[in-house]
Amino acid sequence: MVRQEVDGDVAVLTLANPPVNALGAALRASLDEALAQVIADQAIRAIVLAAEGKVFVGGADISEFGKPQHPPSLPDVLERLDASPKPVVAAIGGAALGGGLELAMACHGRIAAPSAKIGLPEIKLGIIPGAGGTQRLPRLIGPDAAFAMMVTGEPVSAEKAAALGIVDSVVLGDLVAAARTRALEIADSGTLPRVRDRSDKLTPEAREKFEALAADAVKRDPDATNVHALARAVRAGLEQDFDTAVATERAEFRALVEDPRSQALRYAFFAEREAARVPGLPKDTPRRPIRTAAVIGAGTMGGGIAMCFANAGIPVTVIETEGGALARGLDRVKGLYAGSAKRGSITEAQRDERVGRITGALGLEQAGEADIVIEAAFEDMGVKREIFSKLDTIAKPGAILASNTSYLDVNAIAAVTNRPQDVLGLHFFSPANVMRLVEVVRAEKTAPDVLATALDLGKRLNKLPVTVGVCFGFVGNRMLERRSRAGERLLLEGALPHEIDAAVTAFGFRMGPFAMGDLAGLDIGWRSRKDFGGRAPVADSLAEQGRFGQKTGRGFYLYPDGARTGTRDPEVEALIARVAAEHGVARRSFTPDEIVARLMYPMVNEGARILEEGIAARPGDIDTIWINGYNWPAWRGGPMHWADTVGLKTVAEALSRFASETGDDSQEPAPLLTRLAAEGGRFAGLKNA
Ligand code: 3H9
Repeated sequence: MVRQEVDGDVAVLTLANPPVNALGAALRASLDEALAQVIADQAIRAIVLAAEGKVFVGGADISEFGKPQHPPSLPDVLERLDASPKPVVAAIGGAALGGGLELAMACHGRIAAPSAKIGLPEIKLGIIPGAGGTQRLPRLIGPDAAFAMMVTGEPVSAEKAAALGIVDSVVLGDLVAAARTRALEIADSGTLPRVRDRSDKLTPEAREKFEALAADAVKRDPDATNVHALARAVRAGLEQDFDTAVATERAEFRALVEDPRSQALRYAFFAEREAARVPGLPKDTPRRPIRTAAVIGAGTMGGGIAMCFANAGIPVTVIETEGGALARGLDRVKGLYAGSAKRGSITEAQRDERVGRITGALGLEQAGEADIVIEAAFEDMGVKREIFSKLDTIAKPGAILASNTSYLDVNAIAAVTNRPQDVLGLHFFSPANVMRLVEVVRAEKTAPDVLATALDLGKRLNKLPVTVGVCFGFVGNRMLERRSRAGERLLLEGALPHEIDAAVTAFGFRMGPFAMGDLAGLDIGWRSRKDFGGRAPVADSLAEQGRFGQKTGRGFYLYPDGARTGTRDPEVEALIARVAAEHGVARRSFTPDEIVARLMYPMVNEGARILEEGIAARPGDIDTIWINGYNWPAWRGGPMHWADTVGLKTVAEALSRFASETGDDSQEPAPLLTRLAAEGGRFAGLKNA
């Protein structure tokens, strides 16, 4: 696990625990032992700590959290490292995250390669750094800058880390040689610079700034237990001696590991990574080369998808039928890039490069050379079938033909071609250049190499691809439809739009369903219900009155003078009461908990059906989709994980009750849910082969 090499009077210890050198029990023991040996070796004056692979150290081994710990603990190893009488210099060649940075900070010097990424992302896992990070980082860069880094969890570049003072220098070329030189310099100087001994950055001004940042962070997310704990741990470092403060940090860390929020976030971390593995699709499935792409349609979706390719360095042709639409689409894309350059999120050179990778063209024939063609045209089966039957004659042999449909039957689209094996769905989410999720829709005849190529491509585009099967609305929209239906029903039964939205935002979503509907435009759902069937009596009545939401100043709420936040409208509330009376629905009041159950349990039930039908391979895939495509609060772990925490018996019993109260049989628990509830089981761990 730890390789030892001796170069003159310097020992080089190389961590080798692929894929990310996570500091699991075996690696900790091996490092501890190797350190003890080289410290005891009279011939060694200095030590370099390096790592194999692209990542220096990705942190503590997250999969060990919440399980019995095997010694030595990471804090103990780091204390012995810190106390070494011989200098240890970290050679940080890639990401040093969490425990990885804590390890580097316990060393006596740090040298980084330009590609290194440095950070303490623990906050994103619902915890805080637990191996001295909350104590050493403030001593290195000040409590204010350290808190700011730890509370977002975002890593910084090597260059920024050097500017802040986290690493001593950034070197091009032989990193280990540079670390060796630095280690010998320190040995020659006769004093070991230990971060724990520093106090020069703990100035009164920095303390004051830290307190202001902490107050702000706690105010922004008062329920985030770990943000409170982070503030307390950093404050302890300002008020207590180093060892006492480290013990305070450790106690906070241990408590947070047991916190359901952290359990959910860790579950989501692994679910996201597991989603990359498709059962029955071997790792070594061949891939088709993707060097060029074509996108059919220059609308918001088409333009956003084209940007994903351009951002990833893949030249892309955007195809329209008419010059005006093409020009408008390309202008919109240019405008978005100009905005990013102005905000500083990309450089002007990057803006020009990316714009330069997008070419506009008229006529489907222009898709003939592309390795992948993504259709992002109107959501209409007739339109899609026409495009695909033409593409069948135009696209080069072996090209992947993808539809960006959000609902439609990809098997039926594939069936109009003579190459259904090359066809699949790639359901991007809006705005496509921003949202990470892509539902990769595997049709009945999609070839394994086409699926494997699409999944790889998703990663190249910096997306999170999750494989799903064909059904109306796939995983995400199919479950969303259940929530929308339940929301309409709740309105009729007496809950008001603002009450439902408040319950949903209190649950953790950024927006409630009605505010969201008003933002997206009520005409969208109205039209799609007209096309695909389904009734939403309240939303349909509003749309029929031309109340399309924010864009018309009126929807479920009022938006006077272009306001972005809606206010209650007595007319809407009267309309709801009228519609309820027409439908003979008795009205009553609902508590926030009842509202959440009424909205979310039917989604969970649909998730169970999705699993039964094999549309999703595992509950974690559904959760990954909802967290990344629909803003489900990650700290609740996604609908299926959340249902496990509620208890499936409770969920199933409530659904049966809803079915009898509303007369809607589709609310009856799905067979899978009924079975698990009866067995005292959970969704966790279920898998479709
Ligand atoms: C911590 O450090 C606590 C301490 O403060 C205190 C302790 C006392 N553990 O993401 P990838 C696996 S908390 C276990 O696809 P990439 C991952 O599951 C930790 N496993 O690679 C996957 O496995 P599989 C703070 C881990 O190249 C494989 O490695 N650190 C860990 O796209 C490849 O992962 C973090 O939060 C881990 N720490 O990205 C950083 N990390 O192949 C978490 C990865 O079986 N990690 N795995 O599916 C990351 O952000 C990314 O993995 C990283 C590499 C950027 C490192």
